Amino acid sequence: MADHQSTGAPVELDEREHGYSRRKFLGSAALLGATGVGAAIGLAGRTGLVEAAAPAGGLSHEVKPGELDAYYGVWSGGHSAEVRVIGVPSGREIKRIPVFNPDALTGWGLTNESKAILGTKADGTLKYTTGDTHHVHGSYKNGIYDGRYFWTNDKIHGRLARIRGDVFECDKITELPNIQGFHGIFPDKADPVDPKINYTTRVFCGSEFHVPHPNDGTNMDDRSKYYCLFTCVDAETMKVKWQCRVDGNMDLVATSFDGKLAASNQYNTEGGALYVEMMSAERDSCVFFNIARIEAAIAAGKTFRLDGSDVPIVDGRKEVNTDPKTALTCYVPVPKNPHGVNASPDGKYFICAGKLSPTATVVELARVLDWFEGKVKAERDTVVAEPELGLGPLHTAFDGRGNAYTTLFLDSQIVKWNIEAAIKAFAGDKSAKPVVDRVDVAYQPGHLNASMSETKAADGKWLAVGCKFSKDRYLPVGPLHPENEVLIDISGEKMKLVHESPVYSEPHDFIIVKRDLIKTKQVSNMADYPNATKDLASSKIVRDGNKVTVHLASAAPAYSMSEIKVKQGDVVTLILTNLDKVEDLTHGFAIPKYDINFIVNPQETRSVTFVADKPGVYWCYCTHFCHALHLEMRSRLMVEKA
Ligand code: RUQ
Ligand code: CUA
Ligand code: CA
Repeated sequence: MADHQSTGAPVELDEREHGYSRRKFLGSAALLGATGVGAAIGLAGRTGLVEAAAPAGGLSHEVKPGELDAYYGVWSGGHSAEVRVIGVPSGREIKRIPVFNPDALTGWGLTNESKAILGTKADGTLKYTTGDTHHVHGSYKNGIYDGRYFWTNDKIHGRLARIRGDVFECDKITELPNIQGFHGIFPDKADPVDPKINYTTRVFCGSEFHVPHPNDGTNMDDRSKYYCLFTCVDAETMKVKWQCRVDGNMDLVATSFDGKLAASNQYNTEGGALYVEMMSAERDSCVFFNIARIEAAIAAGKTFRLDGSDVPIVDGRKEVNTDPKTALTCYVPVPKNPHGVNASPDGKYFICAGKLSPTATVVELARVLDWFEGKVKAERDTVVAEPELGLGPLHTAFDGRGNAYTTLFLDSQIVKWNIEAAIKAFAGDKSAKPVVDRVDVAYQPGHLNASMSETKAADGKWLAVGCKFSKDRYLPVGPLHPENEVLIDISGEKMKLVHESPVYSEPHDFIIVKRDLIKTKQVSNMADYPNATKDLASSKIVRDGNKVTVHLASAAPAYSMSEIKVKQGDVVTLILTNLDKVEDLTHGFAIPKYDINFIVNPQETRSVTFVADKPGVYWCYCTHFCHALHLEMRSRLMVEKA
């Protein structure tokens, strides 16, 4: 084991980069009676990556103090509107990434930079303050995660957010036009036409709720004019590229490894507004999108547009796609109110869970492509298996050894089943038994995912299960219960439930990514911030009429100005650069009564704008524990009476 207590190396780094000795400084701080603070200052105590050793005969979920998890778990936060990073297998929560939720710790939704990402109204306030993240997926290269980006959806307002994999911060948010109930999301894994593009360039988004087109209050009663649109967003620019109108609605989304197909399960092909209507048909469908054909139709201008948006739309409804050889879409019948569609890591199948049917439907992608060539007659002939699994099947994960794991919501179980055995049984082989194993979980599992599951490198080690109810599993804390995340060792023939942990409501979905695929930047680059206050000497206050710009810097344990003098009524933009280069040396900046609080990580610049409407002295102080003299790190905002 490496020595995790050593801070020797980071101190040297600090001396090298700063040209002064923090070790000496700490010495005097200790003399001032601040002993013990040194550890809390956390002078970048980064040591070697130590992974928990696996004992013989199964996997250990124990990650001892000082050891690091083998996987990054990237979890959605539901209507907390955030995304979380959870270590797997330990279950330790490492970070909360504010996405659609204004956040008091980081100042997300308060700094000018984050407001520009979130979007504001004409008066400068946030356009939305709520969100609902359900699904998180990462960018791919060669069929596995490449660590560049993660995406998550906002079901409430129909927004797609991107998180940078190098800093685990949200950098772009796009609102999708003409849709409601944006639910399923999946990045593509390759280009359908150009084999050189073997990485993610598009993100596909399904919409769950039918809305009138246009949705302007003129046509609310005629439900035959309500539609759902499948949306394609450019992974780099985050601009909406195109949309495709479908029959029925969409729920989850999956993409093929060759980039040719995307699909979405549809539970409301009835177009119902009431649940009894939505469950009236025995079969709904899984709609497949022929990406190359859709993009060719867009390029050929076979499109229309809806009021208030320039996004080109193609018509993917059945009535205009009757010839498979030119069809943009293929609707495969699937029983009944299916939920979830997942791509097997061998690239061959999509699996749609039945929800109201005890089955999962296995669709063979080669046959779907053949259907588009007119070589397979009926859409239903693309189905190669439909095993009975249990009650309430929702989502499926994979171990890379030919087995699938499906959550049974009503049975509170995980069922492990073999895909090839299910295909044999469907073909009439009575000796084929698809179900391999079952394990009870507490309670009502929704999503599950296995380590590297929907990638070519599915490693069949860990299966995490998000249980929607925890009931009696934890100390009672009043009416709101946490959710229960369950960890299962799937390395052997039998599943082994090894661990449970409570999580703050209400994660839906997650991915589990091998840690060596993620390369983070622990200290930012000042050059990325054009408005940076480059050094202490550039710190200044610039006035232009009643517009005042404060160029401020921080270097532990002080801000570059101890007094910031402005006049009542001034519109103040305060730009703060953290000059400290030491990893983990984050400063905060709070202004009492002005409702301002944000952080600046090492070498970052953040700004806020406010009207100095309250005269008096306001002690601006550092909110983020940074130094032995953290409490002393203050400055006075002095607002002169008008
Ligand atoms: S859904 S419990 Cu929002 Cu992902 Cu299936
Ligand atoms: Cu700077 Cu606390
Ligand atoms: Ca239905």
